[in-house]
Amino acid sequence: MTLQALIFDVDGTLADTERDGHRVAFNRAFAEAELDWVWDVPTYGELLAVTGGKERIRYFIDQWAPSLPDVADQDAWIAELHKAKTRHYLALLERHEIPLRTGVARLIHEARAAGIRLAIATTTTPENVTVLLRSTLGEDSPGWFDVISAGDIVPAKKPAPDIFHHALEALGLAPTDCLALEDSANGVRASIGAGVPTLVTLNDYTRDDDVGAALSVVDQLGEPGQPFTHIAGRRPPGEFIDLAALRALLA
Ligand code: XBP
Ligand code: MG
Repeated sequence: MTLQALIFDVDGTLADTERDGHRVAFNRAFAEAELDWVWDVPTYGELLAVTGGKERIRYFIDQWAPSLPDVADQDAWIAELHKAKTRHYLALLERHEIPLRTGVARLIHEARAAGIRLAIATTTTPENVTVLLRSTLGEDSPGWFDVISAGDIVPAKKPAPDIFHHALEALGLAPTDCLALEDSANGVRASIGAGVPTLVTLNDYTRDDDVGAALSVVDQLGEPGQPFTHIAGRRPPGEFIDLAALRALLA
């Protein structure tokens, strides 16, 4: 199979958005709503088991039983709270507070130059993706991606494979023509569930995740002079992940 497209996850893969991005935005929205909820770093790590911001708030309410106002329609209330969280998150991105992970910009530029197509498959809100791309890769960068499959566009979020099916359908490609880049167990369950070979770049929140179904697991994409560490699965050649390394993994 020749590699025709790269399908990127966003949170944790393109950038370390969770601890200093989404988590902070959730806490700002809680404070603004005069809730006494605070998601500290370890608590947020546990809550990451549930993908999707609205779903994560719902899970927190159900499992942690925090104090909350007596509202007639709890789903609508959660949706409003999540809207505020998205506003805070976008403001944070617009201040360029979240950089891309090591090697991500290099690989995206190399893929574009080589005519490899690009796609996004993520659980997060679509606007969060376009604003992250614009703030890190430039104003026109969302247009570099043939499809940005994101958020509520499919009914079942990761670990369901649906968001990858959506991206594959838009690309018009078979799963084995593509390579997915993911960072977490939920991400790998989704990508492998859709049959897409997957490279995992772990991060602080996902280092103990079960990503054994992935083709290869490393700590980062790396850069010349800043080598990745191989963790599991196939060992990519070289010291940083480029298209040649990805093709070698798929061969
Ligand atoms: C990451 C997530 C998201 C974000 C929050 O998924 O689980 O829920 O934490 O995003 P992925 P929203 O790694 O697939 O991008 O609040 O916009 O839902
Ligand atoms: Mg992720």
